[in-house]
Amino acid sequence: MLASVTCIKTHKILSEKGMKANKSSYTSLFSTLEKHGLIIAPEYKTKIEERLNQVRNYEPKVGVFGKTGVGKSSLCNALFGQDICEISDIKACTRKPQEILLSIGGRGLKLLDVPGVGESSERDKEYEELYEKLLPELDLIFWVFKADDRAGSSDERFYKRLIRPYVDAGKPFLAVINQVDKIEPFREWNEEERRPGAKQSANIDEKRKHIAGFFDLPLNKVLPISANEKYNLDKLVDSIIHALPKEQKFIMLEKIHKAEEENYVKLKAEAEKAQAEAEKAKDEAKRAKIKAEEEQARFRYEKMKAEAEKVRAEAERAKIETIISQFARREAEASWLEIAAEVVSETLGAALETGKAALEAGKSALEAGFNAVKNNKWMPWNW
Ligand SMILES: Nc1nc2c(ncn2[C@@H]2O[C@H](COP(=O)(O)OP(=O)(O)OP(=O)(O)O)[C@@H](O)[C@H]2O)c(=O)[nH]1
Ligand SMILES: [Mg+2]
Repeated sequence: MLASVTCIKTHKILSEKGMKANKSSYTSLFSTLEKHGLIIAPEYKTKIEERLNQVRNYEPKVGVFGKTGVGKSSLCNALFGQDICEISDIKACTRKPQEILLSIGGRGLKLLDVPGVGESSERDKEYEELYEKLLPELDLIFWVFKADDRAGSSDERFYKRLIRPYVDAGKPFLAVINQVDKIEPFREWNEEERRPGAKQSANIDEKRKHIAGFFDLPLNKVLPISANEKYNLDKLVDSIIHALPKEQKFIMLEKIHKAEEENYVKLKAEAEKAQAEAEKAKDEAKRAKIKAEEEQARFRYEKMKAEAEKVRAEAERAKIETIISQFARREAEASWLEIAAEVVSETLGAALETGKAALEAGKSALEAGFNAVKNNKWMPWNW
């Protein structure tokens, strides 16, 4: 809705530069008029130029008045979408008028946030003088009320004495009921959708009627809002546009239209860029996913490969161990056989020797026997 915010100190509407830049464009207007027989004196030309520049560069000014603490500064901040005016929960806050430029397409509307009345009679006197100075140069006057405030004597006094004469003379005026989120039953306020509940709405309507009657205003000149909840701010802007005098209204509408167009083009370009970036991010995510899957697969493969290597190495080692143990067994068997063979051979050798000795003994015995037999005188052959 509303664009950037600029805090300005000066009350001057036209810059030197602006006046000079526009001056030349009126020369053709004057020569056209002269062609039609309308000769304009130089001093009038200057006045006309100045007036035309005023219309061209005109930034309507809205004064925001009301009692202290009703939320004037909060309202200005909410309209501009930034906290540039100081606000306070406790004490009267704004001490000097502050002019803020709402920039729409580079130009715009000025809001004048002023100190609120009703703090003390001394201050009221001081502010009354200030209001008197400010009121003539305003294009639109806001008088802000607090929704849950009943007392209205200082509102009435200031309105009747200072503002009413301007309203009666045709100066656009809007009564703004702020802080409607606090209207009873305040628990009904829909925080999510930032709007009042059914009973609250009925009470807001009642309050609206009451204010309209109190100030003798038509109902459409009393607008309920909530600065903190940003409720009805669009309606407020709309009311500003429609309350401005015809000339300024036209300029404002033109600016808003242009700003909306510019905003649309900007938003469209941003949306397209965001979409392209989203597509790119999607592609990248897809690629990253594939890469991650590939890496995961590679990792799994490497792990399996390492495990296979390990199993193979273990098998190899087991094989070697088996061979070694078989070999050891065989070696053990071989040495056992060797020992056995030795034992056998030793035993057999001894047996052989015994046998041999026995054989020799037998042989000797046999020979002796034979000789005995042979030499026996009793034997016939020895007879
Ligand atoms: N609940 C609620 N509180 C609000 C709203 N607007 C303003 N306030 C509170 O009202 C208090 C006064 O707000 P200001 O913006 O400082 O009032 P002000 O009218 O500028 O006061 P002065 O500068 O002293 O004249 C702050 O605590 C705000 O937060 C609103 O819409 N709802
Ligand atoms: Mg203030």
